[in-house]
Amino acid sequence: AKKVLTFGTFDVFHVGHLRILERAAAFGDRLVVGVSTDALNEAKKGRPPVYSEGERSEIIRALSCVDEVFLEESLELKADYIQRYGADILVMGDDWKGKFDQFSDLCEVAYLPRTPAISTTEVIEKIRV
Ligand code: C2G
Repeated sequence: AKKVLTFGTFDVFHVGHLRILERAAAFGDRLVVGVSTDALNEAKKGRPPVYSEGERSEIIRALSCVDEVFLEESLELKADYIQRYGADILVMGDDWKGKFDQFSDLCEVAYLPRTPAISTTEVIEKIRV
């Protein structure tokens, strides 16, 4: 069975998140998702996520296209995770294009186009006003 691996924060879950997970799942037979911890998110974006890592993983785990979820503790552990979960292919949104090419000796690497005009930040802005 071909195993697909992808990563993300998936905060304030929206249709852009759903679509990339469904498209990632279509690359293989099993989809494993690394959900960024609250600590990693805060370090990366300077603000804590709206939903906690427990809530975000619970949502991702409930999706029919997702088979397995774990917490991504560090951006530096990609090679580890690829090996630990036996990934055949790493799929990421094209905002990460080129950033993970160094792992192509461990597994296939693919970047998918993002869904235009939707983001967690935009949703937060819309609700704020
Ligand atoms: N995404 C998308 N379309 C959007 C918004 C997001 O396809 N309109 C995709 C992103 O490209 C990414 C995934 O949804 O592949 C998750 O997005 P984020 O939650 O923003 O993930 P990010 O914070 O980039 O975390 O190790 C990598 C990081 O954990 C990725």
